[in-house]
Amino acid sequence: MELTPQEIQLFRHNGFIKFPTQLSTDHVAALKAAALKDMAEVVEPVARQDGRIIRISAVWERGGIFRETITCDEILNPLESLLGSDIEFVLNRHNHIYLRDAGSSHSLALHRDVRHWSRTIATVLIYLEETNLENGCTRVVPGSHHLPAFANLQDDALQEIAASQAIPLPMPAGGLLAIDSMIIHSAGINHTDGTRMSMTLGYHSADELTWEDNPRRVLVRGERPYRGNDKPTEY
Ligand SMILES: O=C(O)CCC(=O)C(=O)O
Repeated sequence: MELTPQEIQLFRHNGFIKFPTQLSTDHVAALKAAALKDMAEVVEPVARQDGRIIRISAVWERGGIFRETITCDEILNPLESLLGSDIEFVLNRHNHIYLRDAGSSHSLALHRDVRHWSRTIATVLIYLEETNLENGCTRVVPGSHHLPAFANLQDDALQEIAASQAIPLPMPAGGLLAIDSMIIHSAGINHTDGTRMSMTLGYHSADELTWEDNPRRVLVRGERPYRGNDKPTEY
């Protein structure tokens, strides 16, 4: 399903859009089971906090249901409305699944995923469990991807402004949220006894000026047409 011109405009204006598509209940169950299995069997690379595994990384490299999810139509069809028909998946940003509980402190501070608007990525957050105000749904500062003043989020005054303007985005299990990774955002604190599992994936439009294949990008839709003006042309 494609996005409407209004949805595309909202993404450009606000820096985020809830995709009209969702992963099916069966898809979510299979993905969650595969992630929990890799955590139980400690399939590296994993990240720990206080001895507990809170993240599995390099999910593309794990293949199977992880790779099927990264390339599924529910994500790539609406993404094509934002990025065009030639889409690369980024291996070295995100590419992971988080299991957050009450003790988790990762990504709680408001941040940007990338440093500059000229190199931003479209990040898709996939919720494998319902997220709400209690278990720490994602928070965003709408429109903040346009603000150069927020480049240095270490500054206390800027953190305070961002925190006072952040809004929570509750999402259902299987829900898909796309953000411009320049938007200021964070995970919320999980105040429950349960977990809150989500997968984070980064995508780019294929770079028309890059000649060589970048080993840290995988083409997941379309092609990589080179359009540099040093290309031999016939008039
Ligand atoms: O899971 C979330 O709600 C946000 C994740 C996040 O901020 C990140 O991965 O950069």
